[in-house]
Amino acid sequence: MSTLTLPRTTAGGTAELPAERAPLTKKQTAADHPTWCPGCGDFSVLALYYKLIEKRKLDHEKICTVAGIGCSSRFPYFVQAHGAHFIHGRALAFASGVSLSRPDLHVFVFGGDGDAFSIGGNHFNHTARKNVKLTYIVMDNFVYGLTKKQTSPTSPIGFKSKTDVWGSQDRPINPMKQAIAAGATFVARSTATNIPHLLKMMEAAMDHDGFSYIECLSECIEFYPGAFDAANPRKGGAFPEIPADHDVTDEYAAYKLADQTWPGAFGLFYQVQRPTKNANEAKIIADHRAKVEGQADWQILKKNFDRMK
Ligand SMILES: Cc1ncc(C[n+]2csc(CCOP(=O)(O)OP(=O)(O)O)c2C)c(N)n1
Ligand code: SF4
Ligand SMILES: [Mg+2]
Repeated sequence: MSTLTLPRTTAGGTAELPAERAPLTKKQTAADHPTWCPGCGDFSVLALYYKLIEKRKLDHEKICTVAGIGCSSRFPYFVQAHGAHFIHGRALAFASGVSLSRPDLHVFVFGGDGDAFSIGGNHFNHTARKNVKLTYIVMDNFVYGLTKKQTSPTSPIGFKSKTDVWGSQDRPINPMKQAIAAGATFVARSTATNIPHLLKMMEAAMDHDGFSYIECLSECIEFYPGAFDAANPRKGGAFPEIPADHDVTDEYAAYKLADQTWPGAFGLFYQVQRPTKNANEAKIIADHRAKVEGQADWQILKKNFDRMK
């Protein structure tokens, strides 16, 4: 996140009072140059984030990009907008606060499998069940990339790493099952190599009123090359999309899809509407405000403090 380039070019209006703001171009959205290894899957996801911002005419000041720590978590540096590169595994906690206090923003959270399911595993479950309105995209590369090849919660059995030199012995988690079971209201799966598909999922996730989760396979070319060839038709693999007649509101059908053998299915597994934490909290605040009509915020706060004495 370097200097913010505001205001954007005007479309037909005067410089002082633009009639309409033109969509941000990639040039206006991009900040620092990514320092990822050439060929890293995360480049595609970032390019699609820029594309999404342009296509959906999102304004600089109306988005917030949050991440934890990891190669994939470097996103906030690359976007000219509000954002925070937060503590490892704590991105969702920070993002929840932003989402609840600034309902006018689109909050996007990016991270890796270690950040999401290892140190951040608890936050993943609880943000999902609370149905906080935000979009969470996990770039799952089945390894800790930034710290140079340790076993992650999604590394397959037998994966040799610095922490499992003889090969991982532990059963990996299934992020799709975990998201569904935890109570996420939008659960989709894609890959960084299928550009139109991933963009479609990102748009649908952004439009969802609630916690939207995308599991995005994104290859770590340095420490786990070829991990997702089986899901890439250009590498001899297959990209099996979810059948059109799949009922996205059927939790058990979604769970069954998540249980398919590798490389599994791709698309929208599950989507339901449930009250968001944002809506529930807004109601509590509105109800309370109605009872103390005419009082300033500081007076309400003081009254609460006085009661605690
Ligand atoms: C509290 C804390 N523990 C450990 C670390 C070291 N650390 C940084 S990133 C990372 C894992 C990164 O893996 P992942 O989230 O999968 O991201 P990737 O680099 O693969 O994109 C670890 C263990 C840290 N920065 N902070
Ligand atoms: S180490 Fe892996 S995840 Fe990190 S930038 Fe390089 S290829 Fe990408
Ligand atoms: Mg990783």
